[in-house]
Amino acid sequence: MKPGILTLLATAIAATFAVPASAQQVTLRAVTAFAEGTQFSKNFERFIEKVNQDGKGVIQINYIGGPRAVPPFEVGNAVRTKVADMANVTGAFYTNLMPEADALKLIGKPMSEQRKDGTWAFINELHNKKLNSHYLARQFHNVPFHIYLNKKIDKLDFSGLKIRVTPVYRDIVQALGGTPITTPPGEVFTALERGVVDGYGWPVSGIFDLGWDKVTKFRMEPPFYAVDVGVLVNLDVWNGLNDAQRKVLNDAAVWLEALDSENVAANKSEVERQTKAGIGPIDFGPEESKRFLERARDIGWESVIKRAPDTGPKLRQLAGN
Ligand code: 173
Repeated sequence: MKPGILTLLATAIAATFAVPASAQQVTLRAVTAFAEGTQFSKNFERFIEKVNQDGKGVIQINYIGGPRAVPPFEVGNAVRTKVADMANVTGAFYTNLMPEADALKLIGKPMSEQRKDGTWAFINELHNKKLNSHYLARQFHNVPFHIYLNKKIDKLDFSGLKIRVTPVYRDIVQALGGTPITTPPGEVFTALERGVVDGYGWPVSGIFDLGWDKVTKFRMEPPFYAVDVGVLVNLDVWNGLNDAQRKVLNDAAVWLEALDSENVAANKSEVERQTKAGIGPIDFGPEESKRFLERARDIGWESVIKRAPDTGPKLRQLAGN
């Protein structure tokens, strides 16, 4: 066990005794799977600020932090087992516990729709059952992924290339003949610097946060899939909250999801910033791009349905693609 987890456990035990059952105000301990202050933690941190402002005397969040506290691929399990009460984490990091989490990247509808048409409800049910958690919010539905490369390719073929992946990109990288190597975000820089990998999967935004622009040459077009970063609450913790406490969290969740409107401009400015940093596009044109997108989508669903044959088809139907 890493020291970070020990510290967190100690905090967890202390918190359990510090908050009597009758307390009016409850304090939740929150972790994030992404480095603190970076692209995919930022809005969660704004969410925490809002809850701590609006929830005075009702509910507060104690932000434990990022990967130094819990390794990214263990964050799902940490919220399942109540080592953390709340987590900011992408589905790709807990597909071992919930294979359906891999489908979230294939569901790019705005959350306002997903909450009305039953999509959120079904995804929440899966999180209840498989991850002992409540699916409080989903962020970044309108932020796509790319494959970034350090070797120029002239056709859609990754033969001979080692590409850093998570479950988001594993199947498509393999289908294109590449060798997938799974690492958490914290190991991407070193893997690139040492030439252990020739490229990596990552969203359109965030590559500057950890200095990857210094070790990146190309961004492959087109953008594909949809980022999902969820806010999960341990289900026992959620069920133990009163109506007022849940209202603070629900209101802040809707507010958090609405921040996604900022991504349209942010995605564009990230591409411009990459161009300025000398990171150029590799683009095979509209027809190849269309074929790639269809292939990525079909391979994605095939993989979900193979690993979750009972629930995968319903997810695809809800996704409508
Ligand atoms: O590449 C990754 O680590 C990954 O899967 C991911 C998912 C959502 C946001 C950022 C990265």
